Amino acid sequence: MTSRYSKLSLLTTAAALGIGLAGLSTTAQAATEWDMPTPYGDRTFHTVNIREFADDVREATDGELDITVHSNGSLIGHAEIKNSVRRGIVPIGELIMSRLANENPIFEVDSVPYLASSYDDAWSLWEASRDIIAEELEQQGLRLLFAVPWPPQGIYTNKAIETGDDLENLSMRAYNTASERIAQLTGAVPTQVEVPDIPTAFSTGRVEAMITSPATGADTKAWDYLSHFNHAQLWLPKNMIIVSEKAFSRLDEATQQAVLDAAAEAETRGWDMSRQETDDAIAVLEENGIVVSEPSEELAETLRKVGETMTDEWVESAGEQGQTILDAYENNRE
Ligand code: PCA
Repeated sequence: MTSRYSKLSLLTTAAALGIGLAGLSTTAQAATEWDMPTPYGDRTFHTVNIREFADDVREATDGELDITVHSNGSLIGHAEIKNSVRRGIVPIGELIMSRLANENPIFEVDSVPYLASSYDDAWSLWEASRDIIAEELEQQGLRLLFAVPWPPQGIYTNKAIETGDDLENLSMRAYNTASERIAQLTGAVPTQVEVPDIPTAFSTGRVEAMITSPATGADTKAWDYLSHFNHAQLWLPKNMIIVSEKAFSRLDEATQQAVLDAAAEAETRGWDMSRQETDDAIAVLEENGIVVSEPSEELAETLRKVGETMTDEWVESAGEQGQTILDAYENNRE
C-alpha cells in the first residue's frame, strides 16, 4: 500500500524530475482519476444519472477508476467539451449530440421535428442510428459510451400561443441548430443560450420564449420568468457520454469492462428516468402556476408544416448516411 507520505514524496520527486501526473499514476499504480464535465446542472436527471454511473464504476473497480462529475459547465463550457475529450484535456464528458450537427447532420437525427416524438420511436431511432454515429465518433478517437434522451420538447412563452402567428417576432432561446431553425421558420428570432444562463436571459429580456423539455423548465424554475408551456412534443434530443479511446485503452481489461457494464446500465436507467421525468416535471410546472397545454389545431398545423420543411432539409443534407438511418428506423418500427 502506498502511504500518504510516500505518495507525497513521489509527487515531489515527480515534480522535480518534471514527470506529469499521468506518468506518475502508471508508475505508482495509483487509482486513475477522471474528470467528467457536463454542461448541465445538479438538479437535472441526466446529472443524477451520470453521477450514479461514476459511483457504479468506482464500486466495480474498488476505487481503481475514480470519475468526478463537474456539472453546470463549471470545468469546461458546452462548446468545448467534445474537442476537450478529443484532445485529451479531459478523458470523458457529456454533451448534447445534436450540437455536432455542423460536423455531420446525422448527429441531429434526434432533433428532426416529429420524426420520433415518443419514447418508443425515439428508442427505435436510436437503435437505427447508434452504430453509424459511433463510427463517426470513432474516426475522431472517441468512443460513444451511452446516450439518454431529454423529455419531449415543447414551447415556453409569456403568453398563450394559439396559432403560429403568436410566435412571430418573439426572441427565442435556442440550444442547437434544430431549435434555431424552428424559430426561424415560425418567424421568431433565435438566440443561443446555455441552460445555466436561461434565467438571466429571460430576466434581462434577451429572450422571451424557448423550446426545451418539461425537465429543463422545472430545473431552471421557469415559473420565475414565464407563464405558459405548450407540450408540443417536437423531438427528444439526446445527451451522449463520450470517452477518449486513448484514455480508455490505458485502462486494464477488467476496468474497461466495468466501464462498459456501468454504461449499459446507465443507458437503461437514464431512459427510464427520462420517461418518469416527463410526467414529474409537468406536474412541478403546474404546481408552480405554469399554464400547461397541448397545441391547438392551428398551431399543430403550423408546426407540422415546419416539421416537413425541416425533415426535407435534413434528408437532403444527411445524404446516404441519413437514408441508411431512416431505412433502419422504418424497419425497427414495423
Ligand atoms: N434541455 C436542454 C437540451 C434539451 C432539453 O430539454 C436545453 O434546453 O438546452
